[in-house]
Amino acid sequence: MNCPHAEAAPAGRNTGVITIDPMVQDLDGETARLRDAGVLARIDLLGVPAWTVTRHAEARQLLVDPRLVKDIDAWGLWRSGVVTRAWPLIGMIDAGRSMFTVDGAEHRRLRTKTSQALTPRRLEAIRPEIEKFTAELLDALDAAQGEDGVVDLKAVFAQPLPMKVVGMLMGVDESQHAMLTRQYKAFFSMLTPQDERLALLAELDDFYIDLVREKTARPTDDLTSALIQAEEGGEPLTEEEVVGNLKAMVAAGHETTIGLVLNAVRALLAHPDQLRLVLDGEIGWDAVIEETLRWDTPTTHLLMRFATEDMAVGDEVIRKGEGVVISYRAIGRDFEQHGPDADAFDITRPTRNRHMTFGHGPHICPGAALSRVEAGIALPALFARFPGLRLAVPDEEITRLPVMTQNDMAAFPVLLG
Ligand code: STR
Repeated sequence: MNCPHAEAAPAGRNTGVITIDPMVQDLDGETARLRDAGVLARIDLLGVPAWTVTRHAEARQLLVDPRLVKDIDAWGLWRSGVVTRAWPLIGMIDAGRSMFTVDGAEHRRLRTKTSQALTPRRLEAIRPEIEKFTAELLDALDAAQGEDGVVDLKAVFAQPLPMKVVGMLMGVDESQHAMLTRQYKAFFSMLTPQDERLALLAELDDFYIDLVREKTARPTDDLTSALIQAEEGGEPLTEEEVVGNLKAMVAAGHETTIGLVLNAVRALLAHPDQLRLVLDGEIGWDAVIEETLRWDTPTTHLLMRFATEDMAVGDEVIRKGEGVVISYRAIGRDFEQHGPDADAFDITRPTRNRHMTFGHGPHICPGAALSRVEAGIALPALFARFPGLRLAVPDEEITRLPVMTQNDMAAFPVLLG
């Protein structure tokens, strides 16, 4: 899309604009440039300017600052018509009314049922099912090995597991999982032409509306039915709100956990000494999970919040109406938070739990506990079944998908050993 604003980066102390590469060819380099640009960096997202927060301490403050809101109508470039539905990232922001896009008291109303359904205690009840899915997928891995013994851990294991879990939670039939995986892959890929992306979002909306109507007529034991029946102090959720929450759960619930599981496997295979510590029981899987969340975040950039008034942050001023991204990958590599070796993967690091990868404040990820349970089952089961697991190609040959906001590998070919 041609955006006139691309040339109009306003002069300020920090004049350098970092262009976020839609092809994600050098994610580590880009992450370091963002972190080193200061507390706030100016970025260019396919011709659209925004600020991004790249440091832990300031992100923590901004994420509880009520002057930053999610409502797209607070965005100057949207109101003026400079940004339209033709911008490839619009689906990350203009995603319908849900707990992801609303703030304040209304946000609590939209979110309570979901967060209550996902507490560690409630999740204990579905642990056996997650273990069963994991065991089935480990068998599937065994069966999927090619003549050369190579199998794609992403396609056969890391991708279907979270989809099965979120599908079970939300009441989405198995027969739809392959369709959803395909649609979200196209949604997130910057190679998908924008008219196709808008068409698939419309198809997904139709799918979710049908599902909500079906669950309204015949409620079952799942979170979608619970959202439909929620009272929320005399103000039940509207159909649009249930649909919005459902699609946010499905999109977030499967996409991010794929990254968590694969990034952990990749990091361990690249650091065999640390893998040994875990397999010998010297250090727990929770340490692996937390350090992976910090070091190789599933979400690279979270779009977007908007300033409802001028806000001074460090040496800069975010003007009313400007957009603010949270760059979680850069935040995980913050030297002040994690020390001078923040770029190193180290499961024994004392600050490994002090990351902010699930966000902070009212919008903190409601699925955080669920993703930890999933990874906490999947990772030990995978290495117990295949202790000789190794990459089938050199690590440098693992490529990332052209996805700007998520940290997504194209494939993860392994030998089961
Ligand atoms: C994808 C498109 C859609 O229909 C609904 C949503 C809302 C939730 C979003 C999701 C989006 C994209 C991925 C997000 C998720 C919330 C958490 C997840 C941003 C826009 C993360 O990557 C953290």
